[in-house]
Amino acid sequence: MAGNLVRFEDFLPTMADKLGGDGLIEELCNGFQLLMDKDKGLITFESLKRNSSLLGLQDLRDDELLSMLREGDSDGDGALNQMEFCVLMFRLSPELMQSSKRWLEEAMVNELVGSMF
Ligand SMILES: [Ca+2]
Repeated sequence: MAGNLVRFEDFLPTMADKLGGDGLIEELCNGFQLLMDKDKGLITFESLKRNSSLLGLQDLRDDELLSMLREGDSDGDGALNQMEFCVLMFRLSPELMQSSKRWLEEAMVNELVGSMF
């Protein structure tokens, strides 16, 4: 069992249905705002731990939080930026990934990347 991470797999496809692609991206990025370290603009282990209860993740152990961070940290700086966080959320939900590849690609390129640069 993947423990509490199962929550994401149950949660995201429902959200995608309700919100549509753009709305889901927005929700995910709102999640990023909630979890990030406001000074750094990144999700660090400390900020994730401090804010995990906001997303119902307060039961995750430290090593589970850390492995989430490591899994999403594609540039290896030890923290999650907005892009890494959104990609991680989708990777935790394979079902959603499959059903929404097309809009995901469009939304990622147009909105996420566009808003970052
Ligand atoms: Ca990173």
